[in-house]
Amino acid sequence: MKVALIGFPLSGRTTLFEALTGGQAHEGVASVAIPDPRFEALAKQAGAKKIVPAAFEWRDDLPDFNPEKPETVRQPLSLARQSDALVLVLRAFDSPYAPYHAPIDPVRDLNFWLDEFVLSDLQLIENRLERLTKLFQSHKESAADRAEHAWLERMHRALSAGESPKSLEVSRELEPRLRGFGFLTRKPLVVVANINEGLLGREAESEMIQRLQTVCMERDLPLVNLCATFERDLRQLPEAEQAEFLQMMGVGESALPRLVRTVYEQLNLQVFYTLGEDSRAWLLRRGGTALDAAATIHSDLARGFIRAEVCHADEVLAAGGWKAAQKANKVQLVGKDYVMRDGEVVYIRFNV
Ligand SMILES: Nc1nc2c(ncn2[C@@H]2O[C@H](COP(=O)(O)OP(=O)(O)OP(=O)(O)O)[C@@H](O)[C@H]2O)c(=O)[nH]1
Ligand SMILES: [Mg+2]
Repeated sequence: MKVALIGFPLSGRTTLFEALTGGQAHEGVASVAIPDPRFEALAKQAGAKKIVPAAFEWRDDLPDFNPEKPETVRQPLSLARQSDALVLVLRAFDSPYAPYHAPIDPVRDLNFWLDEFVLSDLQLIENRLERLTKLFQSHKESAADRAEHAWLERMHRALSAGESPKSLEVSRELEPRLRGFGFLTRKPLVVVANINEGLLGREAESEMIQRLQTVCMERDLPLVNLCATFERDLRQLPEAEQAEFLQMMGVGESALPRLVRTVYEQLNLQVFYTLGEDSRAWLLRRGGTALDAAATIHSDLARGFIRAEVCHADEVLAAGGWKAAQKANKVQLVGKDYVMRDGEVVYIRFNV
């Protein structure tokens, strides 16, 4: 899962990226495991030699954009389409060392980006509709083209009316066709207010943050307040000293776990596990089927899918391992349409 950091220059994206990735930046792209103690216990129980946790790929590689030349926003926007989720970093800190392009106003900045998302998606839709219309004129269209056209018109109407298109449903048949657009207005989005260190734990006292909170609530956007430089400095300390640092600064906890959790929730994810010498945790959309799980592991497993054996991780742990869970009749044999539950261990039976 790719999560891109987006925002104005000098909003603190790279600082936040360093905090999230512990500075292991490779041209602004780094994979970071999602903490999962249950998986660690499972893998240990299974005697795994290779343990691969589920991870987010954090990206701070969107091209620069110059606020004085509004047209330069197109490039970062078009690249942002390729990520699965966006974290929009809004500058709310004041610093003479990093002069901003305008007075600090995170609500203004938020609206700027949300408007750009809408304009950019509208443009994309209009181009596609034009092409489809030409196709219709030559009577060469398929039923799928018609369905796509109808859906895009609905999305266009929603956006033009200022409504969020996130609730527009997409059929399973249409989904692969629409995926490629990477609509920004439908992408999971988490807003980050990068605040002054001094405001940590006292956000309620800031009228500016209150206003931002209200706007985010109205738009149904999750907001995480944090101080990027504080998080980066905290992360650089040995673990033993982190608690002391937090206490000294009068801050309860790091905001990063909450940020990661919020992104995870917005992506509507669940996890499943495959165990063995090579044990892995995998991410799957909620509502995903056994066949979707197989496809996540490898397309061959989906192609040759016969059946899947599933058992919840807690039951595998309690039974003392997969074999023991089988003996205790805790393992279920399911077909391809089985809807996966969060935290299941899976064995795919397949034949290619
Ligand atoms: N005081 C303070 N300074 C910050 C904070 N976050 C970032 N900065 C400073 O602001 C400047 C810009 O931060 P970056 O993380 O480089 O911001 P960016 O969005 O990646 O900026 P560009 O990629 O250069 O456009 C740096 O000097 C940071 O040290 C913060 O929370 N508090
Ligand atoms: Mg940067």
